[in-house]
Amino acid sequence: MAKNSFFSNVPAKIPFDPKAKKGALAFKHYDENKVVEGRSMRDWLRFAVCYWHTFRGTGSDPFGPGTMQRPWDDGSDSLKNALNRVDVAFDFISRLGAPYYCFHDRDVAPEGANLAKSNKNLDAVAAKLKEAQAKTGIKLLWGTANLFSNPRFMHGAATSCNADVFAYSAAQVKKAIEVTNELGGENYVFWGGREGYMNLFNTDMKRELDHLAKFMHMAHDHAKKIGFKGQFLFEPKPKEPTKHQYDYDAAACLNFIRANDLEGIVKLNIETNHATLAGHTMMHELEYASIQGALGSIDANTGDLLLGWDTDQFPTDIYLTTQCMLVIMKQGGLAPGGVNFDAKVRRESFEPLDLFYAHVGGMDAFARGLKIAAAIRKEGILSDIVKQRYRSYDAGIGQQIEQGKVGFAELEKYMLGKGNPNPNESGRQEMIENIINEYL
Ligand code: XUL
Ligand code: CO
Repeated sequence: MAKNSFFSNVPAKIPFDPKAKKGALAFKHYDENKVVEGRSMRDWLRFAVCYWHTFRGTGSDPFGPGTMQRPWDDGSDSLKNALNRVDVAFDFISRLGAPYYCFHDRDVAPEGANLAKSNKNLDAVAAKLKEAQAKTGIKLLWGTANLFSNPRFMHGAATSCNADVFAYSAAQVKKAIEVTNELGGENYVFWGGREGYMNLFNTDMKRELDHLAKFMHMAHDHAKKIGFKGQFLFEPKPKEPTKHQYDYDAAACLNFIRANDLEGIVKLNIETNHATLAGHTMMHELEYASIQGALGSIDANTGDLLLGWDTDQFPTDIYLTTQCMLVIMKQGGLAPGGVNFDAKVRRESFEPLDLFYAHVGGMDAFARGLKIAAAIRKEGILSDIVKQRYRSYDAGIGQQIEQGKVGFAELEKYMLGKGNPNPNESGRQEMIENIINEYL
């Protein structure tokens, strides 16, 4: 691999070197073996490189075609090109030192003239992926099926009004789960790329949601049948490409999961800019999923508040990664999930070297978030503030409320006796934000 590498201008392994000069291709914070709260950084972060943006991204945007220079890619959708790309991808990931990767079926292998031919292409590439995994030790965090690019999915996949498209989607997901299983994938993701609607006048929402639930149970049955032990994950996103996606946010997904007996079967893969598009912060989505035992994995990126679409930029904001790591550490980590960079270099960063700068920056931003979150947790000032804030529930009437020992009548009696509640105390947001900044 290394002999004919397209990355010979990059070290065989990007070093951890806090003293390296500014802008060097080196980690200043991600020291994979460094132990933080009893676990290595590698195991806390479980970084994954995504195949689609990193190896298939062209740099096209709604106003112009691709700009990326990828000397290894002949620009065709041939199987030969796809097989060749596997070598380059694993060379890249090895040099980066990320332990995982993720893919859609159609990123790694070309779609054929019919389903059988597409499956055959996928098998050929999967065999090579398996070899590359064995050679490098890089593992599959999750696989997924692309049920949105081909025009057949114009009305959706599992929620399409066309039953044949439902059937095609089921067959495609069956194959994608089998390949994920064959490659030892630790999770399987469902992102409902076109599972939503453009116009409610032509949509039978109840029927579409029922079909989606049926689809998920079929997927679960098949996973059980073939012995796939990976975690199923929904990836919430409120819109884009459809104007309303059914998996709008963590709350909508959890409602669907509970309403359709999928609890314990499906958790969530939360993506930063999807949270933003839903009008939430990433921290909100993570916390909401986590408190319900449903935070499975994350797609790490960020949006650009001045652009309206999902720009999927690499995360560089330490405040954001600190917030993420506070929630992730509070729940004891993400495994079997991880931190997948569902992020792309921007159109103007068209050289292969930019792919390294982007990932190194994202990994370091998360490693720094991890260190800061660990420092915050170690001193316990924040958790003490929160605990103190709710202390009225630790004894007396509050404790009775939490323990379910009182109802409206008892509470009325209590308050009639007391006359007025105890005075409120300041929320001290500004002081707390100052404290957080002291750790950055
Ligand atoms: C799209 C998106 C997808 C999923 C996988 O916004 O995030 O790439 O992560 O289908
Ligand atoms: Co994503």
